Order: sequence, then structure tokens, then C-alpha cells
Amino acid sequence: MGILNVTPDSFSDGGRHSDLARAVRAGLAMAQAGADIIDVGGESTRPGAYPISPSLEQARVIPVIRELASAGLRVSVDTRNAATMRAALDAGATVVNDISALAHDPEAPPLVASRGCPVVLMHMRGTPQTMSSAARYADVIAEVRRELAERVEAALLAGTAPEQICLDPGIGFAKAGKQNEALLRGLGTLAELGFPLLVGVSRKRFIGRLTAIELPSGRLAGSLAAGLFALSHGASILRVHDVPETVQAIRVWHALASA
Ligand code: PT1
Repeated sequence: MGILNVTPDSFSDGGRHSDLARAVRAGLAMAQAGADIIDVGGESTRPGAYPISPSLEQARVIPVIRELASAGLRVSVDTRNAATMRAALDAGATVVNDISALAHDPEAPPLVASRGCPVVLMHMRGTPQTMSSAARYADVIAEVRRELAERVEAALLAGTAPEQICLDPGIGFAKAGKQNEALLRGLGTLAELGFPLLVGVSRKRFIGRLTAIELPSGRLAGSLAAGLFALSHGASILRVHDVPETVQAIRVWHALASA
């Protein structure tokens, strides 16, 4: 899954994709380089980020989604808002990626169920604004597993088919450095829930903490190491900025690991 941030304040690409033509070109390039899904988001959700209105979010993402979908790409929409999910699905997106696991907007669970689309349920506590103070766990793996299972129940209750559900531990969302590392080590325990796992480690702060690399754009090598670690511990999908490099790393790892 290639990350396409259509935000002026994106945490690592500084809004370079902020206009339509550039965003579309970036999405096409990631698909060309081997991304199976292009994840289009208009609201930054990194720690401390401010929320934006669903209408501004839609103004950013819908034109990009329409173009990429009409070019034949598989597009996911990274949003917590049901109105944005609906508009994105109408514009050709086929996957919903919700960092709140359908908890933010009460209209989201019935919408996703009625569309019958795949949905990524990511673990977080609080909101991007407040989540840092919610990073308190006695047993991070057990608690994330239990809280994800609750979100699975909510999705199933609303009518989503189990085959459409993908889970995500939410690396960097209401987790401190070591808790992120523990979760990656414990992915196998989350996989026991019986759903495919998506993991986003790309350029995140815990890699900076492990390596003393301040700038997110300098964290490619660490991101590749963490991504391959996640795959070897049960992840099926990696959400990444650096598609060509990740595809190369996965090809080599896969050839060695599957022999
Ligand atoms: C993610 C994810 C996402 N991450 C899914 N969607 C972001 N499914 C946005 C940091 O610690 O992992 N999975 N959508 C980006 N959010 C963050 C969070 C970016 C933490 C950076 C950090 O640096």
C-alpha cells in the first residue's frame, strides 16, 4: 500500500503532493513501482495533528481518487468520516482505511457494511490530538488485541462480512517507543484473531528513536528493516512512502523466506 498524502502539512512529504496533477502523478508512479493499493488521505493524523472538516478533506481527496480509480488503480481512502468514505467510494475507491476503526463516526459502520467493501480497522486510543497521553498499557499486546476484537464485533454487528476485515496495530498511535516495538514482536498474537494484518511503520518516530535520525525522510533503511520484520511476523500488507525500495526489499526477502 503506497501512501498518498494530499495535505499541505503532511508529516514527511511537506505537501509536495498538494496539487491534483502532482498527486495523481505520484499515485500512478507508486502503482507502476508495484504498490497494489494507493491510500489517499487528506487529514494528517500524526501525533498532535489538528483535525480538519470533512468538506475540506473531501475537496482534497475526491478529485485525486476519481483520477486514480479511472486509471484502473485500486484506491483506499484514509478517513474517519463517513461522508468522506461515501464520496470516496462513489468516486471509485474500493477500500476504507479508518484509523479510528469505525469508532469516530456513528454513520461509518452501517455505511461500510452496506457498501460491502474491505475495511482496515486500526487500533488507536483517543484522537491524534490526545492519543499520546493514552499510551498506558499493562500488557500492550493483550490490550490492543482485546480492543481490536471489540472493533471487529462492532463492524460485524453492523453487517460487515468477516472476509472484508483487515486489522492494524496502529504503530505510533497512542503508543510509546517500546510499546511499538513490543507490538511488532507480538504481531503473531494479533494474527490469531483470524484477520489479515496491515502495518504502517514507514518513517515513524519509533524508528527515529531507535536510530537518532531526526528527519522522517532519513528513515528509509529503518523503515525497510521494520517492514520486513513485520512481514516475517505475520503482516500481509505494508503501508509505505517508499514503494520502489520496499518492493525491492520484499522481493528479496520473499525469495529467501519462501524457498
Ligand atoms: C497506519 C497509519 C494510517 N498511519 C493505517 N493508516 C498514518 N491503517 C496514517 C510517528 O510516530 O499506521 N495504519 N494512516 C500516519 N500516522 C502517523 C502516526 C504518522 C505516528 C507518524 C507517526 O511518527
